[in-house]
Amino acid sequence: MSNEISPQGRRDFLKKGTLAAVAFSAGASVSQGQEPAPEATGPGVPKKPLPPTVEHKHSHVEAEYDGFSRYQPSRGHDPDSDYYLGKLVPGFRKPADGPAPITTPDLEKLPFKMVDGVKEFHVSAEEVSREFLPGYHMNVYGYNGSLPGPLIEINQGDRIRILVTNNLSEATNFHMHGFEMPVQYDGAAEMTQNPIKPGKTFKYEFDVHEEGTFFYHSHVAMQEAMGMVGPIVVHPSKPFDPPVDRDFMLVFQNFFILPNQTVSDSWSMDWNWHTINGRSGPYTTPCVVKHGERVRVRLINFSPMQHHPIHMHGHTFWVTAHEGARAPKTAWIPRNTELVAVAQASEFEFIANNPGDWQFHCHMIHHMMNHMTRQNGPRIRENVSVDRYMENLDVRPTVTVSKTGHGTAPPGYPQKMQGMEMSMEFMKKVWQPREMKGMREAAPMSMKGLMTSMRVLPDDLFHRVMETDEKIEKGAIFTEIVNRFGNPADYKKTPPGMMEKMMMHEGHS
Ligand SMILES: [Cu+2]
Repeated sequence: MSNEISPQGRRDFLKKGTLAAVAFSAGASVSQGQEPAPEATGPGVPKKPLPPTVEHKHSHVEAEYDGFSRYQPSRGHDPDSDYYLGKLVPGFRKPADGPAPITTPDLEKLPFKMVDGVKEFHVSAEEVSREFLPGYHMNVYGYNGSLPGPLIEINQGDRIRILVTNNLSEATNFHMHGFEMPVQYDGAAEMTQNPIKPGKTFKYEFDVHEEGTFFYHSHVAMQEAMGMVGPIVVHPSKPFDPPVDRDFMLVFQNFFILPNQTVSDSWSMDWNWHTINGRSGPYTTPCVVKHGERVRVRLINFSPMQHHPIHMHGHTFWVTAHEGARAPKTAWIPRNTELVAVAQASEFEFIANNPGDWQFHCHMIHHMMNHMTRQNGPRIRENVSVDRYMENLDVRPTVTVSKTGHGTAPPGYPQKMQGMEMSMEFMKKVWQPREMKGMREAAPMSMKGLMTSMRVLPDDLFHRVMETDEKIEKGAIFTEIVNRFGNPADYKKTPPGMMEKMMMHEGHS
């Protein structure tokens, strides 16, 4: 820290933060103890008092570092400071507790057994039925009944043994992407080994000297396009500094599955179904964190051929690693959107200092939707025969062409992507995860394809959502956050009955 306040003096100041902030906003000079508070000037100064529910009760870390507050949107004073944008602001987790376990929304972790001092994993390459959206069961390839395959979580320095059994009806290969291993375990098809025939098992065993975000996948191209991948995290033997409180792993994938089909065209150059950890928005389970925590997110792009600019709302994050290795701190860069190319991984970290339900998504517009446009409008494109279209009009879905006034869109344009076939059962399943509790009733309407959310909740709201079985009304948590941190005068809840209306009209709003 670059100022002269002792840690104790700072803590005292911060404990009285609410009072101090009120005094400041009233124009009074803020002074706790003998030293003037340098925080009283500069961009990091709280603009409004924190609500009483924000209580800093962690004595081993600060609430504010050189103008950067872990509880309010702020930048800090100096871009060259260690604390600018929260760069090295630690989480609440004590370093002695080791790395935070990985959270993989909608994915399992692969269990292991210790056998003669080796971590032994059993992997099954197999056909998988994965429910991308409620009611949309797709036939894909994956591992251990899952797409993507389950997370393998290990430590730097481990010796691992992975027994891969091929339960597909065709030969496969198994490659662990990014590992510096003895070459006969590389799984690079015939270049390094014979394919694993159906029903056969192959053993991979080596010492892991690396750390970071990796993945395993089939090295048969068409099988990769069918989804065969799974994430691997290797925790560093010396925990990364600063410690994070949460560590999320998200795998992004694309498929081409036509309406009324369940099998992806692995030869396609076009992609119309998009999944995060095997689910499409709004069926993607939100990431939920506590206000003030330091959070890491690991992104893996295992799409066949499309890159994903991943954007998180409401926060600025530091990109701290790519696949390959953690970057030195001098190479970290602040971003709002991180482009993750095919077969790349990225990690970013941020201090969750802005409470709310924040969209977190790929920004490619075709990846922010699935195939679910209704056949609305003429949809005549280049090189399409108009005569043939006219002949077939009576067997096509009918279009209402009346334009009745202000706000009425011409039929078919724009295609608002609100034609998701929603039903009561669909919505019930979307709302099933506890992570969804208390979000705005209409929130699922805005989450499609490669979209999920990052929920930043004050301790008491986090407790209600994640640790109790309290029945929480839709919108209640969000409204509470607006009341505490936002401007309730400019906020309106989802209009009553709106969702029912959407369901009845299936998107013809
Ligand atoms: Cu994308």
